[in-house]
Amino acid sequence: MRFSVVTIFPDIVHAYIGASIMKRAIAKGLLTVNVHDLRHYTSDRHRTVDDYPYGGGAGMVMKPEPFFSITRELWPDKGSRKIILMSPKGRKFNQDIAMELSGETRELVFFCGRYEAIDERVHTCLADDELSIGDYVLTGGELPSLVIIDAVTRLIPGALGDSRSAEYDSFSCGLLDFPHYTRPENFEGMAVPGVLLSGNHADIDRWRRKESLRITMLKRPDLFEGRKLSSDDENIIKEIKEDSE
Ligand code: 9D3
Repeated sequence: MRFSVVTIFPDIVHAYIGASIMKRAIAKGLLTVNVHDLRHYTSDRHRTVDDYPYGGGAGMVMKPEPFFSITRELWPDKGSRKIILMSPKGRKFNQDIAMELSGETRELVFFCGRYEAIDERVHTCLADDELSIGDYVLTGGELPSLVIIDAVTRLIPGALGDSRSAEYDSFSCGLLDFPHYTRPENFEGMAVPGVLLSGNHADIDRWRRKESLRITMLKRPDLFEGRKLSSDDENIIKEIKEDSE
């Protein structure tokens, strides 16, 4: 998988990719992340990347020229790149989009903005997609692009130490995770649920499924919307409701 990040703060991006699961995937040759300093693609003496907004108003706008210039220089072929503009106006990133991106054969190029906005012509003429990571205001697109690269990287087969943990993940199966315990069996009077010590794997699987359903009903009932439950799950949910009576 090939990623590029275009930013005026390359250090932020290097700091994370040099110290994470991504570092391992890069070492294994499964992943390439190139970081490009947008200022290198300016042409004035001051390496200007922003300017005042036409029409007035607060804040600065990122100029179009450096984005067009880097695109023409590094990704002239439209067919072999997908430019993703990080923007609060983008579609909201989720696990489905992570899976969609993990199947890409094109290089994924992330454009990160700072200041109030990026010139609209970058949105309309260069971006193939626009992504947000959620409804809160950050100072730029660098962290969002790292969030997305991180989520996509762990879907690359072989990138995780244990490939099993990916398939059992919450969200990829649509439910929240069940509770986990490790030693000691009794910690300051708080005991591990007996079923987990029973060695009966059918019982353990059912307990875990029940706890996943219980915690999802309690904390994220929205995750059930538009989901068809199996009759097994329906029965477990009945049981959960009876338990709480
Ligand atoms: C009132 C106008 N603001 C929009 C909410 C302007 C604005 C604020 C902050 C425009 C850009 C930014 C910087 N944020 C991003 O570049 C960004 C972002 C985010 O702030 N939240 C979630 N996802 C993303 S992706 C890029």
